Amino acid sequence: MKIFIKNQQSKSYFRKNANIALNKIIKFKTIIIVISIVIFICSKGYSENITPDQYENNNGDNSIECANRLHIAITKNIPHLHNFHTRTDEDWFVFYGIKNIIYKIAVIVETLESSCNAVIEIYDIEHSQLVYWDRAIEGKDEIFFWTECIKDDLYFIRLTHSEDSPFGSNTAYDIRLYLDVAPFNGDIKGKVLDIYSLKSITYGKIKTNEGFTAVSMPEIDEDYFIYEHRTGCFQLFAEAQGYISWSEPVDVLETIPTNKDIYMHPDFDDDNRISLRDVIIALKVLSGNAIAKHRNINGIETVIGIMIKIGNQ
Ligand SMILES: [Ca+2]
Ligand SMILES: [Ca+2]
Ligand SMILES: [Ca+2]
Ligand SMILES: [Ca+2]
Repeated sequence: MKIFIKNQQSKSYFRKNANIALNKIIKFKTIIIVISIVIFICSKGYSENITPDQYENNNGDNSIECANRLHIAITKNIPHLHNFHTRTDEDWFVFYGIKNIIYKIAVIVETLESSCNAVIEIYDIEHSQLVYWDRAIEGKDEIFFWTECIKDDLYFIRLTHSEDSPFGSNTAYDIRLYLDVAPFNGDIKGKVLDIYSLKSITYGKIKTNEGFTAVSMPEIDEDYFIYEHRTGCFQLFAEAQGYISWSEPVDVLETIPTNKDIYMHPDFDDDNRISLRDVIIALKVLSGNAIAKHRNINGIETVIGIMIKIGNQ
């Protein structure tokens, strides 16, 4: 009997010690987990309350395909305010680059204590990367002079945040794109429209013979805006996929922006002229016997308009 009681006592003692040891292990593990989370949060700069910048609405600006919110003005004087609200945030922009012109891309941090650490990339129309630039450290402006624009075309800027720096709060920045020359006083602006449907044309490439450019995007007031141009008489050019190239002279004034609307003729076979082939293609598409290559066959009015144009040639 004595032996039995002793065994029971030693078992109970063992259980008690085991429970104490188990509780200590659990507490130790909990402390380790909490410390790990704190270290993770501190190292990653996690922030709960960061508000995404205004360009993140709807489908956002996180890919090269987000066509409607990418346009960036080529001027030092119009700020584009953004931030990196998540680690995976990407902010994309498009501009019309001209061969041999030097462009300055400046990502300017908003505060002295900024955590912003931008990485600048440039892509061509085929989505090939041309530039990767990450020289400035956290909290400093990232500035890149692009001296290697080798042809007149659309180019895309991708901005991301360096993995080495905290994202989220305090990553506000202002991107500016401008020519590396002293600005002039003239501005040119206007609509870029399909001559038949009067719909605005997206991604039209607008330039002057001085090498100043804009990309057309349907906006509230204007489709395109060329800033800080020399004053005087110049030639204005427009190109857009599915349209005949357009050109007219324009007088650029110093006092007020010059308004110049651009009306473009559809070109369905991409030969940059209007012919019966365009009529045939349009009729085939409208009758359901062909798939439109471009989205600018808006109805029989387009076909009639093209035929009248051919008749007047
Ligand atoms: Ca953003
Ligand atoms: Ca974004
Ligand atoms: Ca950087
Ligand atoms: Ca044609």
